[in-house]
Amino acid sequence: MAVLDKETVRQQALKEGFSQVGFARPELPEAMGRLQQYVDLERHGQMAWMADRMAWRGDPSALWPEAKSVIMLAESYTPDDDPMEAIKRYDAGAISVYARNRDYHDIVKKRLKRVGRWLINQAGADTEIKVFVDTAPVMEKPLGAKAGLGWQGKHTNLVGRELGSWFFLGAIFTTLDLDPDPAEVDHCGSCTACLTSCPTDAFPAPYQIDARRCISYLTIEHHGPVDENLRPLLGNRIYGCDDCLAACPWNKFAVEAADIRYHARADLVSPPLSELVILDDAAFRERFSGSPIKRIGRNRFVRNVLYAIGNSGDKTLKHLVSALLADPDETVAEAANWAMARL
Ligand code: B12
Ligand code: SF4
Ligand code: SF4
Repeated sequence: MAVLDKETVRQQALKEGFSQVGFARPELPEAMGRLQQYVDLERHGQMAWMADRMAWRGDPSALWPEAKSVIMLAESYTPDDDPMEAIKRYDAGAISVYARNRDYHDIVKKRLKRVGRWLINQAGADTEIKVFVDTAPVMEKPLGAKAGLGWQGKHTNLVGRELGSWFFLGAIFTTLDLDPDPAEVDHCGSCTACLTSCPTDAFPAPYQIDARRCISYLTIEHHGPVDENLRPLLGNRIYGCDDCLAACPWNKFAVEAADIRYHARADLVSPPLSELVILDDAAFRERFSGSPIKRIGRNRFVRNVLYAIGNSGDKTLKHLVSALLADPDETVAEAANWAMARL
């Protein structure tokens, strides 16, 4: 059996394609209080799942008491172009960089499982692992910071000195005892670029976000009509938002994602609103097969496209909007009426 130290694990994970690897104990003494404050202030909006299983989310040692170490993995999705170009178009939608091709959940999970299987082969069948990416009650950002992958920037996401802001996080919890890495320290200094870049003023304070105002939340997580006061601020952003990430000066050290499955699909860089607003359920599912966008469904997506049309000032789109004024989905119909009134 091979000698298994953390450097061997790190090299293997890098070989599998992860961009950076760090190790931590499954302990987050500060996170629970901050999570509690976030939920008490209702900053999670309709994401009720954030308030469920708080005991696990806020304390990884409660989630799986047998785990001795957490291997945190960063996966770069750095774009090769300026993502802010897309928000300058009035006739086309802006889709967040992370959603311009394949769904990262699938890619990262498969990579995590490959590293996990290798780990068990090397360390012996007694070793247990659990892999997580995004959807489990695990606070991945504070764990990533503790494992030295980066620090939680003022926009609340993890920033790395080499990776900038464009990377996903994955976690492997294991019963193996692996030496923790030193936590990364904050390198934001006096910078406030992300805070001032936010179109909806979603940061009540540095390092804190009110998801209810965040365009990523409003376009992806929020169901039903969006607050009318916020709709004009969405501009042409129809799925997610990158403004605060793109503003970060640490991105200048980041290199384009190695995995081509994150490179933008040409038809998702600036898709014409006229093409998107006419999608029915089947056409929506076909167009977004394999993409994270598929998760929000046709109705929420078309709602977002109608808000973008309402903000576009493009009267040539009126005839397409009028076809949706009595859409069977109430939220779509209401968005169409709003867009029509704006045009
Ligand atoms: C819920 C969620 C959202 C929500 C809420 C965001 C949020 N910040 O909470 C919404 C839908 C808005 C969202 C948006 C996005 N998300 Co998101 N999201 C999550 C999720 C599922 C949970 C995050 C969470 O626990 N929030 C609860 C709050 C309380 O925790 P927190 O954000 O860590 O808050 C901390 C700070 O407030 C901090 N704090 C408070 N005061 C102070 C003071 C100081 C000095 C410091 C240092 C810290 C501090 O303490 C809290 C606890 O650590 C994670 C995946 C996961 N399981 O972790 C992905 C995740 C955070 N999202 C991710 C991404 C990529 C995005 C988007 C960029 C997508 C997009 N382009 O549209 C945006 C970015 C918006 C933003 N600025 O955060 C990535 C981030 C990767 C990274 N490099 O950090 C994650 C980790 C998913 C993944 N597996 O890769 N997301
Ligand atoms: S993702 Fe966009 S809306 Fe959300 S906090 Fe960042 S800049 Fe603001
Ligand atoms: S933009 Fe500035 S303040 Fe925001 S995360 Fe990057 S370095 Fe920190």
